[in-house]
Amino acid sequence: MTVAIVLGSKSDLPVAKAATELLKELGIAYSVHIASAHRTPRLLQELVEKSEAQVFIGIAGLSAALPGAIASHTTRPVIGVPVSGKVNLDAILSIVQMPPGIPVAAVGLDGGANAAMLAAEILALGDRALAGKLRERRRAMHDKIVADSLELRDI
Ligand code: RP5
Repeated sequence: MTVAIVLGSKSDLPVAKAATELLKELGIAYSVHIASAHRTPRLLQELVEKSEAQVFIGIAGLSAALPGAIASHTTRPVIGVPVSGKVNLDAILSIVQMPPGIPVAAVGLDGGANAAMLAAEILALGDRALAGKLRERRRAMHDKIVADSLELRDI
């Protein structure tokens, strides 16, 4: 599988769904796992070390150490998705504030789709067909904004 999506808990599944839907649409192979940085640290290490994924997406809330813990076991790119909760900044800061040398790319709260998009952009560096699909999606976004704006002309 090209992208490995790791959730800290089954409760993070709705955020993962947004990522899997987009990866499916783009024809990118992925696998989904649950492994927690705090509750199953050994399982997580094993998973990352055995995985042949080119990009990891780590999805977690609260003290969201998961993406950073994934990054500690690999030099492949890791994208972190903070999951919303009572506080929100807890997960965002846990993912963003990595120590020098072990970076994690972060998307916004519950940003499963953007994590998949960023993973696709990384993979598109070595995949012309995928790069073409991404350009096509950008064109469609552009055209929609132009059409929406035209609709407002006579408001
Ligand atoms: C994190 O704690 C998980 O990623 C989840 O977002 C949060 C709550 O986990 P559960 O108590 O729902 O299993 O580790």
